[in-house]
This record gives sequence, structure tokens and C-alpha cells, in this order.
Amino acid sequence: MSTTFNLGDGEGGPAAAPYRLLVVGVGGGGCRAARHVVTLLDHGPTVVAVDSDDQALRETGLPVQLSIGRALTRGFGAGGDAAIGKIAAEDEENKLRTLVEGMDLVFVITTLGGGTGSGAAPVVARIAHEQGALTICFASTPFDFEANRDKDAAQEALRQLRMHSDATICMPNQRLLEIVPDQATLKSTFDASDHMISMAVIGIWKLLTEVGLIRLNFSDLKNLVENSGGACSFGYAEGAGPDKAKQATQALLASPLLDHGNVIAQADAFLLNILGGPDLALLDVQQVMSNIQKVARRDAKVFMGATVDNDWQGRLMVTVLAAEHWVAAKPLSGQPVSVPPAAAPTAEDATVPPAAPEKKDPATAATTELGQKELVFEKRDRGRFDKVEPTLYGGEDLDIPTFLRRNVKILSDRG
Ligand SMILES: Nc1nc2c(ncn2[C@@H]2O[C@H](COP(=O)(O)OP(=O)(O)OP(=O)(O)O)[C@@H](O)[C@H]2O)c(=O)[nH]1
Ligand SMILES: [Mg+2]
Repeated sequence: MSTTFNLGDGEGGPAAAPYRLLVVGVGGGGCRAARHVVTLLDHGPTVVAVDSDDQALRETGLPVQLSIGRALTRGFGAGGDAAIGKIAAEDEENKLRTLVEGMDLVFVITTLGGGTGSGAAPVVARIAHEQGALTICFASTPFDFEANRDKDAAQEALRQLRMHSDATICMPNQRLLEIVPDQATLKSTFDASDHMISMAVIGIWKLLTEVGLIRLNFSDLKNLVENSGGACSFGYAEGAGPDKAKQATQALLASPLLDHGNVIAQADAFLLNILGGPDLALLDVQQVMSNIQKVARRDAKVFMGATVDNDWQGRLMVTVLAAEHWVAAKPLSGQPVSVPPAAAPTAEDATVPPAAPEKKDPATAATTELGQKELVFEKRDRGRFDKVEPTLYGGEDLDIPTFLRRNVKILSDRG
């Protein structure tokens, strides 16, 4: 596990946010989840509601609302048809472009399965991405009990979101059933879904804006997200009291959002932020990291941060954004080095010294078998004495080479 971190100044409180960040809720559920972000965060990012349903838009109470596709839907929503949701957004392409213009980071929040979210959210993501913003989508997918047609539409929309954004974090509603109590109402389950999506947004917002012990910056987030192949997972967990670090890490590794630790175990790279109060101790950070280290791959790339927020006195939250597939970014300067294909060996090659052994990654070297192997001689060949009478002495054939007669093992470094 290689870890990247930058030292901060250790002072709590929000930093002057140098990033222009916008949260866009798309569709009924997306807008409700986006509104939840506002209820949880004072002085947070600007949150905008986009929907083809005017009444649902008004109910969000959000200060910036954009009604899309009115000519088509007359303000009554897309009726579960993603094709209508797509046209509705494309009809307002200019307004959407103005909305996201100049943003560094755009979060698109949607709940897939209906018409507006499934059809319009990929259009919003595409426009934000085209405008140069790092675009991260948070999308829930329908419960197993919802209609197959809606589930299929959601999967297609998810594919579109991944294609048009830098990364899309999918939060299947079905996983919520592992978290909410058995008797939970549909409303309280959706509330739990809204809360989870909001926490993902807030977790990233805080790591970019709070100053702390160890600072993650925008380029770390960009590095992880842009090289993730479009799919990331998010998880978070909290702890309180003297054992807060242990509690939070155990809860994180048990979280269905991260598939009970499997996402961390398999991730090529992840970004981990520890949020605590002014009492956040280095020991807490150390405890979280050593527990994560036990699970993560040895060669995983980890971007870590630790931020301090005065409201978190006595509590701690760990948030993780993980990329299962991640390829380190190419260096910005210099030409990529291309290695020509190996030519067939020539007579001159015999005088060329052997190439230096390939440098092994220390992480993998520990598990790689050692190079030395035994050469095994199976047949006792008499060579040029094959056709003559054996010279026997003390029961041994002296015409057979000694090392074969004595069964001497020769160590070879050939595989
Ligand atoms: N998290 C969350 N999910 C919701 C909520 N309401 C609905 N959903 C889920 O989101 C899916 C889509 O529903 P909506 O968001 O209402 O649909 P829409 O995008 O507004 O699409 P149309 O109403 O057809 O224009 C549903 O199948 C549910 O799985 C909510 O309040 N919160
Ligand atoms: Mg709707």
C-alpha cells in the first residue's frame, strides 16, 4: 500500500474554498437527496434542482431551480420514460451549460429508475464534463422489487453516466435493506438513501475545504477519479468516544456500501479521509490506517487525509472513495517511451552481457517464489561409453559421470 498525503497546518475550521463546486440534483429523488445535503451542511456548496416536474421542483425549496422539457412534459414529469427525460435536458442544453460554466467540480445526484433522472442526468453529466469540470455522479438504482422495466432503464442510465462523467458512484437501494430495520417504511428507507448520497457529497466537500493535520487536495481527488475507468465506490462510518477510531474502522469494513470490506480489499486505489474534532489524535489516525492496511492490497495506491472540524469533538468519521480499477496517470512532461519488439537473436548477441535482472516490486517480491530451482537428471546416460563393457568398481559403473552416479543436486537459477 503506497500512501500519498500532504501535511496541513493542523488548525481546524474551513479553509478558503479555492474550488468552484456545484451540486446538481436531477429528477424527483435526485432533487430530494440534493436538498438533504443542504439540511446537513451550513455554508456548503451551491445546490441546484433540475426536474421536468414543476411541482416536485417547488417542493424542494431550493433557491436555484431549473425546469426542463416543459414544451414536452408541460411540467408534469417524464412519466418514467428516460427517452423523454433525455430530450427534456437536451432542450435546455444552453441553460445547463450556463449553470455549470466555470465550475471545477460538479456533483450530479440522481435516483435512477424514473424518466427524468435516468434520461436527463447523463446529459447534465456530459455538459459538465464538456465544460471542463471534474464530474462525479452519485446514482441510486431501484430495489429488486421495483419493475424490471425501471431496473433495465436504470442500468442503461448507469452505463450512460459512466460514459459521460469522470466517475459514477452507484448506490444500489437494495443494499439499504441490510442497514435499515426490518419494519422500516419506504419513506424512511428513501431517507436513508438520501442520507447516504448526501454523506458521500459532504465527505468529499469536507476533505476539500476543511484544513487539518493531513490535507488531501483537489489534484488527489482528480487523480483518483479520472483514472478510475468511470466507476468508484463510496463508504463511510462513524465512531464516538475513546474507541472512536476502532469503532469507525470496524463499521467501515462491515459496511454494505463497501461490500463488507471487499471493495477495499480489491481496490487498485482509494482515497481515505479521517474527519475528527480538535481532539483528533495521531494515534487515532494510526489506528485507522493500520486496520485498513490489514485488509487493503499491498500494492494499492492510497491518498489519505485527516481533517479537523470543531463540530466533531469526541467523534470521528472515516470516508472512503475507492477505485477498483485504477491506472496511475502518465507523467505530464516527456514523451512516452515505446519499447521496440525483441528482434531474433544474432551471432553478435552472444557477446552482449546479459540484461540486468528485472527489478521486482518489493511488495510482490515477498510472495514470489525464489529463483533457484533444482536441475533434475532422470536418465542415467552412459554417453560415449554406451556401447562398451562397463568399468565396474565396488558395484559402481565408473563410465557414468560422478555427479550422476552420486546423484549430486546442482542448483540452477533458470526457472
Ligand atoms: N433516495 C431516494 N430515492 C427515491 C426517492 N423517490 C424515488 N426514489 C427512487 O428513484 C427512482 C426514480 O424515481 P424518481 O426520482 O421519482 O423519478 P424521476 O427521475 O423524477 O422520473 P419521472 O418522475 O419519471 O420524471 C424510483 O424508482 C425509486 O427507486 C427519494 O425520495 N429518495
Ligand atoms: Mg419525477
